Amino acid sequence: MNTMLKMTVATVVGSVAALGLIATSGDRANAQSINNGWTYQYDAVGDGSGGSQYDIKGMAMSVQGDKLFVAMTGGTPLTGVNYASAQGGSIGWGDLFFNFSGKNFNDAAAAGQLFGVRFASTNDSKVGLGVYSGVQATSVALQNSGYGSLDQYYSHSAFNKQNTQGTALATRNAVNDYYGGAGSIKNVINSGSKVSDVSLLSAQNLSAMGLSFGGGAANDNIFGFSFDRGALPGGSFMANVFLECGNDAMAFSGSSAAAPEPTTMAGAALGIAAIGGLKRARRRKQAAAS
Ligand SMILES: [Ca+2]
Ligand SMILES: [Ca+2]
Repeated sequence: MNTMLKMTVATVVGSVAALGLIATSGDRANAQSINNGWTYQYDAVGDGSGGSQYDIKGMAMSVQGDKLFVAMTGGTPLTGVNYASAQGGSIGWGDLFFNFSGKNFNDAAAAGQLFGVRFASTNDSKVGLGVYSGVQATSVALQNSGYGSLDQYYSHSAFNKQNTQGTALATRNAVNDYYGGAGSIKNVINSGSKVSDVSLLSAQNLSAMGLSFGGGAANDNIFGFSFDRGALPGGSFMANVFLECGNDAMAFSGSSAAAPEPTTMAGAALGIAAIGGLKRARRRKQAAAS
C-alpha cells in the first residue's frame, strides 16, 4: 500500500472514530438488538384501565436500509377511541419517546437528550407529525379523562402487577425509577426540533414486511410507521408510549447501530476519489515510460 493511500484510509477511520460511530456496548442489560427482522416485545394483557379498547399489547421494531420501522398493536385504534368529554373528542395513543442517554426519562429531557415521534394525527401532541430531538414532554392525561400520576394508576390492584410497561420495565419499582415516580404522566411532546418526517404503515403494509405479532396480540389493531434511522443516534435505548389517558403504557428496550453519517459517506467518497486519482497518475506515468 503506498503512503498516500494509507493516509486516506487512516483519515476515514479517524473520522469514523471521532464521530463516535464505532459501536459502544450498551448499559441496558435487557436491550434487544434491532436488525433486518422484527424484534418483538409484549405488554401485559388486561392492564388497560377502562377495558380492552385501552389495552396495549405489543411493539416491534426493525431496521431496514436507512429506515427504522416501528409497529404497535393493542385495543386502541391509531385514531383513538371516540370519547365526547376528552380533548379533541377522542382518547388515543400518545407520542413514542426514545431515550439513548442511559438517564431516566426526566433527566434525559432536562439534558436535551430525549427524542420523540408523533405518529397519531388525532392525538393532543403539541407538535406536528414527525420525529423530534431535544424533546420536552408534557401530560395530556387529565384532559383525556385519565390519570394524574402513575401512583393513581397503580392504586388499582388489578394493574399493580408484572409487565405493566412490558418486559423492558417489568416491575412497578422499575417503572418509578425510569419515569421519576409520582409526577404527572408525560405522554406527548411539548416541544422539540423536527429531525425527520414519519411515514404511516397499515397492518397490510406491515404484514407484507413479515410482521406477525404472537399470542393475545395477534387480533388487535395493528399499525406502524417508519422514519430516517439517522434521526436517532445509535446504541442502547429505552422507548416508551402511553395512551393519552395514561390508562395503559408500554416500554421497549432495544439496541441499534448508528446510521452511516453523511460526513462519513463524504469522507469515503473522497477516499475513493483519491484512489482513482492515484490510478490515473500511475497510468499516465506508465504511458510516459513506454
Ligand atoms: Ca396492556
Ligand atoms: Ca401496559
